[in-house]
This record gives sequence, structure tokens and C-alpha cells, in this order.
Amino acid sequence: MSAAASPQPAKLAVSRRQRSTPYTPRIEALGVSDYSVVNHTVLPKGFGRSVEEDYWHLREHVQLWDVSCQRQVELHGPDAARLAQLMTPRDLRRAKVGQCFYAPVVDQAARMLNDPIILKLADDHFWFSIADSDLLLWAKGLALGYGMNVALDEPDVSPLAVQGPKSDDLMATVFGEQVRDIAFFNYSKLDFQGHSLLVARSGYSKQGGFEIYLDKSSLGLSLWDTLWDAGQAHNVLPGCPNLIERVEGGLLSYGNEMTRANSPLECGLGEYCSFDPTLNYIGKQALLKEQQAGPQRIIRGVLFDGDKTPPCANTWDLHVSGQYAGYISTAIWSPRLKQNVALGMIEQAYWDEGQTLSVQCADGTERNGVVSLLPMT
Ligand code: THG
Repeated sequence: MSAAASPQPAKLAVSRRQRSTPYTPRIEALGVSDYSVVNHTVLPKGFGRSVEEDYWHLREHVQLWDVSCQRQVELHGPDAARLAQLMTPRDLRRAKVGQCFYAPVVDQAARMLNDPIILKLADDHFWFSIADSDLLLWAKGLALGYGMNVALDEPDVSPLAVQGPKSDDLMATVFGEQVRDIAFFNYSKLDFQGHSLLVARSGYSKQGGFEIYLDKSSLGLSLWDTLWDAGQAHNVLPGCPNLIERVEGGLLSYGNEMTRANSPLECGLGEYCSFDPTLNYIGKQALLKEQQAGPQRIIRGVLFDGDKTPPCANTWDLHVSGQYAGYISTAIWSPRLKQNVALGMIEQAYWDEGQTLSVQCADGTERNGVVSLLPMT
């Protein structure tokens, strides 16, 4: 169909199922141009600027991101810690209140169900800050099956991310100088208009920053406005997870880089898997077996040549001498590396750094690529 035949790009109909967020009125006033839907919640994807402009701005200044779609699966009660540990290969036994943990969640075959950030709120209280899958249902099934005494819910929590090198300065204006002392993947409870908010040093970029876990939707607009006003001195812009930055940084997206077909070892998340004989979790036997044999494939970076790549909306196969070598799942032009960058799942025979391969693009072109370790610097 010619471009002239499609009068207007289709718009997303937002309903109770495709939930808006406490920040949506400001996001729309600031000119959001695209949405994705993650965890049944809208995720802004752009504000009319190019991904490249947003990339440079994120690396130099500070952005506010409506990441309310990072929903919390809440585990609360006497069996909360036991259930949390059953759900992940990451050893949580020495976890302290105030800490966050990036953690794979796997099924009995050690296949990925999600890759949340786990927050320990109290000895009997956890949040799983989830990627895009309905993890609450898995947790509810487990609790029922194991006869556990634990309350499971998705609370009214809507994270707002402040990302970029000027995040500390912006956040210190609003929450006080103590934000500077929050360590990476730790959180503090800080006052905002008489309400205590959980503020973590984390976020879906490698540029530094914070995530504010707003647990009172009615404060959303004043939280946004306060950060926005304070941000004027720091060149703040509304933003969203940036595809170029995340691919270069090797930050994975569940449903894109990996699915229920993959194990955490294939995802390069082995460092978050414990094989301690005294630790028990769902999928441990399968994961141990895979670890002993070694994974068959792994997520790596791929750099490839040619003009700016068209978007890779599904997967593109990789070939070496005509043989299947894996696939890439996300690709974009890096204006800094002046090459196309991609994340892909590469078969063992071809996963060494420097391996050359060809990328079978959806437009029918073949590009020359090379395997890179992550992050791509
Ligand atoms: N923040 C919160 N929840 C989330 C995400 C987030 N849920 C969904 C999704 N993002 C989960 N995925 C990731 C992937 C990578 C990281 C965080 C969440 C991340 N990784 C660090 C890195 O690769 O440098 C390492 C973390 C560590 O060493 O523990 O930050 O962004 N709330």
C-alpha cells in the first residue's frame, strides 16, 4: 500500500485494559508521539524527536521517564521470603532491607518467565518490579500449590525514572542532598509533600539515575511537576528507555532478546544464578544440568555495516558460510559507534568476540557483521 493511501497512522485506544498512568496527562501535554503497551500499561516511546537526539540528550543531561509499566508483584506475609526464593535462581538469603536485585525468574525447566528487579521491603515483604509478562499469575499458582501463607497483589505503584548524568543534581533539589548517598541498587525512603516515597538508584539505562516508586497515584501530577520545574535548570526533557543506549549497554528486554524458550545462562545472566548446594529454587536441577553441559547459545552484541538499519521488528537470522548461526532481536544505528548495533542470540560455535557473520535483514539485504561482547563501548 502506498503512503498516500494511509491517511493517519493508527492510534492506540486506551481503555481500562491498556492502562494509562498517573503521569499520562503530563506525557500527553508534552507531546508523546508513540506508545508501546507493557504489562497492560502504556509506555511512552517518543516525543517527536529522533531516537538519536534523545540518545545524545540522555548521555548529557537528564530525562523523566514514565515507566509505570514496570508493575510490582507484591509478596507479603509469613511465606513471602520462601516464595521469593523459590521463584529465582538468585541467592536472596543474605538480602537486606533497602537492597534491589536484578534477578531471573524461571520455570521448572529453567526457562525465563521474567527478569525483574526484586526489592526487599521487609523480611516478609518483597516487590518484584517486572518486565513484560504476567508474573502475578505464576506467583499465585505457586502459592496455591504449595499451600503458602502469603498475600499476592499488584499494588498502586507507578515508577518514575530520572535518568542521565544530571540526575543527582535534579533529585537533590527535590529530595535533599541525601539522595547522593544512595548506593547503586539500594533505595531510601524520602519525604515528598508529607508522604514517604521509595527512591532507588537504578533504571533502564547505563547513564545513572533513580527510580521513584510512587505508591499514591493522586500524587503523580505534583511529583511530575516538581521534578519538571526543578529540572529546568538542568535541561530536563521527557524521555523513555532509549533503544540505542540500551542496545549498546546490553540491557535486555524480555519478549525481545529472550522469551520462555531461553534459559538465564543463554541470556548471559549466569552471574545472577546460584548453584550453592544448600539453596533450593524452582528449575534448579534443569539449570544445573545446563550449566554442567554449557549453554548452547548466548546473548551477545553484533555490530554490522551498511546504511542505517531499518527497524528489526521480529528476528533476523545470522549466517556464517551459509550456516545458521543465531539471530538478532533488536537493531539500530549507533551515531556514536557509526555502525549498526544489535543484540542477538548466537549459537556456541559462532559466539566468540570478533566472529564475522552475515545479517539477513528483512528488506532482503545481507550485511556484514561481527560478534561483540556486551556492553558495546
Ligand atoms: N527498573 C525497574 N523494573 C524493571 C526494569 C527497570 N523491570 C523490568 C526491566 N527493567 C527489567 N530488566 C532490567 C534489565 C537490566 C537492569 C535492570 C532491569 C540493570 N542491569 C544492570 C546492568 O546491566 O548494568 C546490572 C544490575 C546489577 O548488577 O544488579 O540495571 O529498569 N524498577
